[in-house]
Amino acid sequence: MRTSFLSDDTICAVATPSGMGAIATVRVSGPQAHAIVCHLFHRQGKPFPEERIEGYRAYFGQLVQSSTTLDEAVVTFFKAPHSFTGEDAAEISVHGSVYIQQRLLELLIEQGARLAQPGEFTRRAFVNRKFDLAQAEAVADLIASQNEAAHRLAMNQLKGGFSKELQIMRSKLLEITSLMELELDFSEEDVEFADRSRLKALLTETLKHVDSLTDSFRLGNAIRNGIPVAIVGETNTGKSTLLNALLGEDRAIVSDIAGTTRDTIEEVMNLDGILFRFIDTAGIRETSEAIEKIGIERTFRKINEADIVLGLIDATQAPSLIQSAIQAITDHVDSNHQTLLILLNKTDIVQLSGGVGLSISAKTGKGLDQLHAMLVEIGRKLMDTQNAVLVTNMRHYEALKHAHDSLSAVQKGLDEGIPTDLVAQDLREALYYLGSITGEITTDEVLGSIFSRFCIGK
Ligand SMILES: Nc1nc2c(ncn2[C@@H]2O[C@H](COP(=O)(O)OP(=O)(O)OP(=O)(O)O)[C@@H](O)[C@H]2O)c(=O)[nH]1
Ligand SMILES: [Mg+2]
Repeated sequence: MRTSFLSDDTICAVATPSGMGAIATVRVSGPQAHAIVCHLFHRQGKPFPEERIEGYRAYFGQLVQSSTTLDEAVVTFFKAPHSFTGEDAAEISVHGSVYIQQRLLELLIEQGARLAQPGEFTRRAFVNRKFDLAQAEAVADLIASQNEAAHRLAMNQLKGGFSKELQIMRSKLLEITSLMELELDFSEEDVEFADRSRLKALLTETLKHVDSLTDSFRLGNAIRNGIPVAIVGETNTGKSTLLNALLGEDRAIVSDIAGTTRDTIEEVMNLDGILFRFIDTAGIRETSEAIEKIGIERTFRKINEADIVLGLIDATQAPSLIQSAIQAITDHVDSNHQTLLILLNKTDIVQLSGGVGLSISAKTGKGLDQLHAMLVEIGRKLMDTQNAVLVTNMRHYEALKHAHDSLSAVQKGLDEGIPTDLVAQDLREALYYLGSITGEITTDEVLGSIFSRFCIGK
């Protein structure tokens, strides 16, 4: 369980990006934060008296040590528990010289503060119950967000949208637990339990809820890391040429030797505000060559992971070969979850009639504007998730998967008439996994690995 406690030391760090800037902000948090800052912060030629501090007020003054003025500064004080961390805190804005930032940290450390570890401010906020773990992770996502959809997702999670969903599930599970306990109480007296149907219905409902969140991971991931677009086809159809043309740079090796691309190559690219992750793959053909075989297996995996598949066909071959190549790609695409675009390449050499796909030339750029427009349109539709709660975090995804397995075991147990006290163990596990997402249940190790990924000063 999460225990709330106040740290006994005071931490400091530069909260703005490293290097020179117009302004830099140094954060200080902990029991000595006000005393330490007041010692250095002078107004009207004297140190600012700590007892005069009013929260949420910005004060202008000078940072002075041994009668040397380091800089002018604006200081904002926050009083516990009304601060980001929940502790006494201060934010000092100075001119953004690298020297001033460094020297100010040294002075704060001389006065008794210590340098914060990555994510330590946010970790303190979590420990002081300012927000739950999923929300703390959303802070990191918000800082990392580079497009509108990713920003909206992080904001939603920060406001607690996802946490609320989890709470709903948790309370359902608790109801299931109490129904089961009721059954246990009566089992000695050999009374037939009345409300098994309610129990089963609740279980089905919760499982569905868990699954819809797990399913949303695919989209959540696309928003964060770019919509995966796999470029696939037989060898020498021009996949790498197309990747280079889309990126506008010579990223992949192009040659007329079949089997040039052995491994997958991924590059992220922003098209009209939507992030795409283009994946060039090894061309599909029968081969006895070991490394190429591995590459081709990987191609099939990448097809599965992709939201959009660009099936590249060499238009210079005989019509019957074109047909069978299209069929081979179509067979590997799941039209329920994926969009397939057939691209007939090399139409700078041959003229094709008949509309089986989009005629392009990766070499001359013909048809690529149209492809660009189609990708953006598909991307927009995929991203259209205005208020949906999506899972974007691998840790959450895995916890939900575990919760699913435990709940399935409960369901199976009930169906097979396994004694309730045995099933109850699986139910406790499901509760544990859901609780681990928001940090109701957590270990120091888990917290350490989460917060160490933050930057210093956050
Ligand atoms: N005329 C013409 N040639 C092209 C076009 N696109 C690619 N090529 C040529 O086709 C050959 C194969 O191109 P790549 O891009 O290496 O093909 P690939 O599909 O990546 O091939 P593998 O990696 O071996 O599977 C090269 O010689 C390219 O210059 C095109 O639109 N028109
Ligand atoms: Mg290639």
